[in-house]
Amino acid sequence: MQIGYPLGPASLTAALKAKGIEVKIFDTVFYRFEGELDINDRRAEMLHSVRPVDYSSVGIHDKLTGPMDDLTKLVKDFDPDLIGLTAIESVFARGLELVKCAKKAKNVPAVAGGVFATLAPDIVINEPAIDMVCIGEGEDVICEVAGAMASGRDYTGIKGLWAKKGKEVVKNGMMPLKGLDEVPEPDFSAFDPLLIYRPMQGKLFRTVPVELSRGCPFMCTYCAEPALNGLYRKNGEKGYFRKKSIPKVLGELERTIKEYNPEFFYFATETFLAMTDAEFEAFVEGYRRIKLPFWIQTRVETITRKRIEKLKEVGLYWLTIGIEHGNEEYRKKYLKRHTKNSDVARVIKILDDAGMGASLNNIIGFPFETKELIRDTIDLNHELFSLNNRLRFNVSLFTPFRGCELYDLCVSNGMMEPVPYITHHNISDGSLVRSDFITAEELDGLFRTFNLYVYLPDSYNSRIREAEKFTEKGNGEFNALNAEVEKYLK
Ligand code: B12
Repeated sequence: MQIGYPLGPASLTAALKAKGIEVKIFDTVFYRFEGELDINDRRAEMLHSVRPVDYSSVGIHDKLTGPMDDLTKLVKDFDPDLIGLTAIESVFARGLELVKCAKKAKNVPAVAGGVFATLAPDIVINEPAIDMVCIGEGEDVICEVAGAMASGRDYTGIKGLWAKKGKEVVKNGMMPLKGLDEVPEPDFSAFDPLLIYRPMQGKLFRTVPVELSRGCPFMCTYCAEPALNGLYRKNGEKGYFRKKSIPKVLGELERTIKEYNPEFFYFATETFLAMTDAEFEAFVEGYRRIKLPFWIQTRVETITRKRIEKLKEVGLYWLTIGIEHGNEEYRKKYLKRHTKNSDVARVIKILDDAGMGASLNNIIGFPFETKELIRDTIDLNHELFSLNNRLRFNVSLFTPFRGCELYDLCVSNGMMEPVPYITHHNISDGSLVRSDFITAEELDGLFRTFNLYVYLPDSYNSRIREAEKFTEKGNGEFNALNAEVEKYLK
């Protein structure tokens, strides 16, 4: 139920269709695989960071048919010449099962792409079911592969591709990057039309994602972006981070309105406000005529009173900001984030003055993190809630994805077994990092009570401490306190 149109495959679809190549998409969002949780349900029930929504109100129901049977049927009916897989690390294992299933129905070459394949191509190409790996941006790569296959040419020398040739793996250099204005506009027509609905603060909106930029200029150590920048720099580019021009974005929004009749825009851009004042003014002035509410995520450093007021005026509905850690020193040393807590507080007050809420993202369970350091994150968020009670708080357990700097730190310090790929769900199944500073149970206790500490007044603290424990009494307190939270939410 990570509902919403994904931009990667939509962009590949557009590029392929422009070359006259037919595309079908098989997407797993509406299947409920055995034992699987809907993380949005969990976030709503336990973390109060999202509001529950009634998907059936727009006709969305879990699919009752089996995904493997449906995929087999699709492959048999469509009769493809090439199979593509897009999967981030935590769903790669599932993606692989789907590729195997598709190849059983029709044995044609399979190419994997996406951020995990890009940052761990050696692992992905090692899988017998995968014949090629696309490293980096895929629009030109997949078109060249499909074109070569259609005319019976060898495709193993195409840039941006690692490809099996007999027992060898041919490793080609990267495909040169295009400016974002040159990349085809995404095509969502091959997806289930119900995927357009995305929950936002308890409502379902017909939402279309829009790219304003690709990548991110910042260096956070828990994120894949610095590695993507580094990879492209090694190949002679300035980096992966590029912006679309504002007139191009505005034109795309207008065409999207005509084609998909959206009620909401979702800027799938890491740091929306990483823009100059001139770009900002051009965006705001142009967006006035768009008149649809929108969501952004951005960093504290990029927010000013003037920018928030103007964005609100033209339709900013909600925004997400990464806080990630409450201790300035830790945040700077281990996460490479140099924000001051006083600046975070100032920005939260600006939002309050503008009558705006926001979701604040936090991570706990980082390497070398002690209980006291986690308390600092809780305390900062609690203080921010006292400044603006429209805020909502997300907390995730740190997951060392391949490619991020903290993954290397964890492995080199013996804090985790270097598994080929992570298969767990990073917000709910317990930490993968072994720690000398906090037990797994203590971390889980802080994870489940994080938002109780944040939302409830200090007078509840001794009861919340009890709720950290997974005992009968602790569980009882947890349930009782969880029911109290609603009273304090605006
Ligand atoms: C927008 C976004 C989201 C959105 C939408 C996700 C979606 N399904 O579309 C939301 C908020 C839902 C989301 C959720 C999550 N996300 Co997210 N997200 C992003 C973000 C910021 C941009 C992705 C995007 O749209 N890029 C634009 C498109 C055009 O690029 P692309 O997807 O990379 O695709 C291009 C190439 O990779 C390649 N390609 C991709 N697939 C394929 C396939 C083939 C066959 C070929 C040839 C090429 C190819 O070609 C494409 C076009 O050039 C990225 C950061 C990033 N740089 O990737 C994180 C990122 C992908 N997310 C990440 C994570 C961890 C998550 C969550 C697990 C977070 C959570 N706690 O729940 C969930 C999981 C959701 C899921 N199962 O998909 C991580 C993944 C880490 C990893 N190493 O695998 C990233 C990299 C951020 C990070 N922290 O490093 N995310």
